[in-house]
Amino acid sequence: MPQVTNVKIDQKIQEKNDQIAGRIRQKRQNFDIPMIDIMGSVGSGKTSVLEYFSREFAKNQKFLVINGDLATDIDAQRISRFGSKCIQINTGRGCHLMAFQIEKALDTIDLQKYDFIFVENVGNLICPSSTDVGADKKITITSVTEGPYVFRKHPVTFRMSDLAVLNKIDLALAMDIDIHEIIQGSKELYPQLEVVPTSAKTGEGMEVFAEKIGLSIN
Ligand SMILES: Nc1nc2c(ncn2[C@@H]2O[C@H](COP(=O)(O)OP(=O)(O)O)[C@@H](O)[C@H]2O)c(=O)[nH]1
Ligand SMILES: [Mg+2]
Repeated sequence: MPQVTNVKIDQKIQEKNDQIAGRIRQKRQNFDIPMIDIMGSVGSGKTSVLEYFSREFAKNQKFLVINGDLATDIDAQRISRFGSKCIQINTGRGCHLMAFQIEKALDTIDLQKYDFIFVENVGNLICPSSTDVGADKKITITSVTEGPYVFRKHPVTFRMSDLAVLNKIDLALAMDIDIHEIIQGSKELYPQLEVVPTSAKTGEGMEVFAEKIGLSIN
């Protein structure tokens, strides 16, 4: 019996979340503003990528970043140094952001002022993939320092991703990682999934990544 109740509660939470995600999409459509949900492990480079975008590509466009983190505002502080508007959401024990949190954040903002919204989801390679936060696309940033098996070990996340980024390629040699082998392995598992190799440190691949998500390079 208790299990049955739990399933119903989960379903209700999911349904409610999806309703709110729909409202977020509607609201964004009215302002014609795209939104990307960035997922990935702690330390894969999500914040670094957003720092890079804010530094290099924000001359003629303004970014709004919603940062999910268990307890700190470190990421929002890091990115806002480069001029992007950041809203930090602390989830406590929550391992991913939910649509109601994004909706609340957006309610505090004049969306007309922005050209692009990024969600940096809570650092976690499992939980965020199954929750719709009202974005156009879900993107997973992984990195060579996570080793060669990430694509094989996280089928749900990569199936739910519209694009994957393999970051920190500047460290491939030191990590004894063959980037082409990893990308080939991913192609065999997820033929539809494109993997963009990047380094948020050297800038390699960052323009390609930006173009894939519809960011204008200026
Ligand atoms: N060498 C190298 N280090 C990186 C790269 N991207 C991020 N880092 C470093 O990796 C660490 C974690 O990055 P961060 O952006 O905070 O990861 P997040 O937890 O996914 O937001 C930081 O020390 C970054 O400087 C990269 O492409 N190359
Ligand atoms: Mg971060």
